Amino acid sequence: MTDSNNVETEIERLREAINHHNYLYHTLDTPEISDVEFDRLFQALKQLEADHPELITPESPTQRVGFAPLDAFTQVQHEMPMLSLDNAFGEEDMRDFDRRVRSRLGDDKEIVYVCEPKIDGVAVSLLYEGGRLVRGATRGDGTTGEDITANVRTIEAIPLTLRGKGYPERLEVRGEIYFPRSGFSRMNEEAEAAGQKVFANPRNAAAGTLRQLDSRETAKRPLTMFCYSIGLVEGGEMPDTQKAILDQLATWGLRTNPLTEMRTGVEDCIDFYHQLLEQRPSLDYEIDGVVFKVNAIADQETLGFLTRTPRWAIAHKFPAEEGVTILRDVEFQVGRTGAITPVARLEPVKVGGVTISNATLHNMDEVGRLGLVIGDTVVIQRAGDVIPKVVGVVEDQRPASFRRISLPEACPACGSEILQAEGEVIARCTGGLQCSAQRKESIRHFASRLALDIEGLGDKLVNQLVDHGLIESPADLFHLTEEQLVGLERMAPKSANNLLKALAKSRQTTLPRFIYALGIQEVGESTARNLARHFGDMAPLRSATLDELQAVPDVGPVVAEKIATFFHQENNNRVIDDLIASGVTWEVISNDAASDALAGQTWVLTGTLTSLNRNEAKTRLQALGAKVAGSVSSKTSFVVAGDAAGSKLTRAQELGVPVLSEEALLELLESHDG
Ligand code: D41
Repeated sequence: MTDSNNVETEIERLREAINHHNYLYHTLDTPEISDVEFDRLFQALKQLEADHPELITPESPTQRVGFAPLDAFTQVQHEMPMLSLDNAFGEEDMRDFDRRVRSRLGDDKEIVYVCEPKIDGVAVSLLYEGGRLVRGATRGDGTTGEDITANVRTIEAIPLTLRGKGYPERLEVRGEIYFPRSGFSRMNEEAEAAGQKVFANPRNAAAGTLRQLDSRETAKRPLTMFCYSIGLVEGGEMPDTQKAILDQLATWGLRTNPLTEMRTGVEDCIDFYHQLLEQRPSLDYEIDGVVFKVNAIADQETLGFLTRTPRWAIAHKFPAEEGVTILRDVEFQVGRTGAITPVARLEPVKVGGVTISNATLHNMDEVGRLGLVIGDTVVIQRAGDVIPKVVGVVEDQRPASFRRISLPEACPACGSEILQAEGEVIARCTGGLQCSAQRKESIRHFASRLALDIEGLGDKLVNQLVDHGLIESPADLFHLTEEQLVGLERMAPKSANNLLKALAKSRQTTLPRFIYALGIQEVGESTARNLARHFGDMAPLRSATLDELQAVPDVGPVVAEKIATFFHQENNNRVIDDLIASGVTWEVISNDAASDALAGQTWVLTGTLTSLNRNEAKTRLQALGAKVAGSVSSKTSFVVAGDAAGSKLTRAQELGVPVLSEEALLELLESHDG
């Protein structure tokens, strides 16, 4: 045997040993060697690899330290869509769910369910090819997520290569990445001591860590994962029950939740729920309920799914966690459209392991309904990721001296008058874009992900830019210079440059994004898309009459009024003109293309569509001029076959009618989207 052969063998031996102990530690939670011994193996491997860099492979356990930062995440299509979960809001909902399952299966027998703790983390999909981890992606909208491979590879609980054998050639594994509670408290304590940003809860910390462009940062955090299902399976077979699939994943080195149990019949499932609720405070991870899944895959297939949610699974959420504390003060926040929201400043209190010091009071009606005064002892509730809210007052604990809460007459940000229109619950600042708070919010909205998606323009930066008088409107963003930016706090030349690059990139946008970015009241993402498709460009939209606006799908008199008012304001028109002059562009959606691309064609939709529902698909096809029919004939131009397509698909094949997948339909619709 040659020397280099020896080295190779030794490297291989060390890698196997390290992977084995990693598996024992992370997946099975039963380590056999001490941390010091583990470290010794690891250092030995690192040394050999340093001496023989040609022998380093991407799958080596030393290759988890992260790589140089990315500029941005790329989008990836999941091989199979990631579905979402239906919710049960109580035991009766659970029993209804079970009744539906049994009646659809035509079964008198009790159903076997797998009961899994519902991890409150970030849902991801891992793709293994030939047993190697080739991709990690966020769930995104279920169809398209972000490629976070570099970050996922730093997580020790996620095998870079599957153990053992018998795995399919290609396999998508789904699960939840989370930040353990212990690691979370430690990190926040350290961050606080260093005067850095603290995360509100472990879920946000996990999401923030996975969205790090620099995977070396991710590598420093103790993220881990529980796997709970699979997507694509190609070139191999998987077991025929959910429980056996989980067990199989574990033998390949993937981490599954040890509290998962099989239960027969709905009453035993409800027992499991109560049992887990008891255990909840003692776990090192946050769970927000239980997921119940029909165990037999054959039954799952019979049950199928409804748009995006399987009929064979349901999540039963735990009640929101409550805490009691003292209301110290109420401040008034100003939103993008001037809406004034009272916010409770609280004596900090731990609720479900998270410290709460602010809670929303929604509006003054709510304050009145609660009968709240400053100094009161209040009950607060937090549920998962939503902002905590004040839900009650402990009336007999009101102190002798207290302060009443009243709506200020002037806006706390700009001093303009605050008005509450007759019959409306929401009070608004009348300052419009004169108001710095409204300006900040509208710029934030303009830069947000579904709008112009300006990477790196965070809240703190927007505050600074507005407070320093560098920008007044979104249009001013495009006049920023490097000199102006480097004068700001925490702005190195490199970050300034990155921001300018991101701004330059965001100039090329799409019409639906641009309309959404304007932040017109009542115009969300989907209305913006409808407006874009209907009008094709900004000019006709800006001059549209109320009647013309109401011809757009989903636009009624109220929304039409808001849109027309927006375009009547000189200030708004100046901003739009300035944006266009600054080089913000989009492709015009030609009216012919919009309404005639599929003219004369007849389409039939069949089976279950997962990423858009049947009605949406139908409306969008019709918007392109197609007729959408209910049955297949020789005149049918195309059939779109979703999952579990039946007789219509067969008929199309008999008649030789072209059949498209849902994916192909989406591609086609998007290519006409402008
Ligand atoms: O622990 C979880 N958060 C969890 C999420 C779980 N244990 N099981 C899940 N199962 C599914 C289906 C049944 C659709 C495969 C899920 C999720 N979905 C899910 N997570 C985020 C969206 C959907």
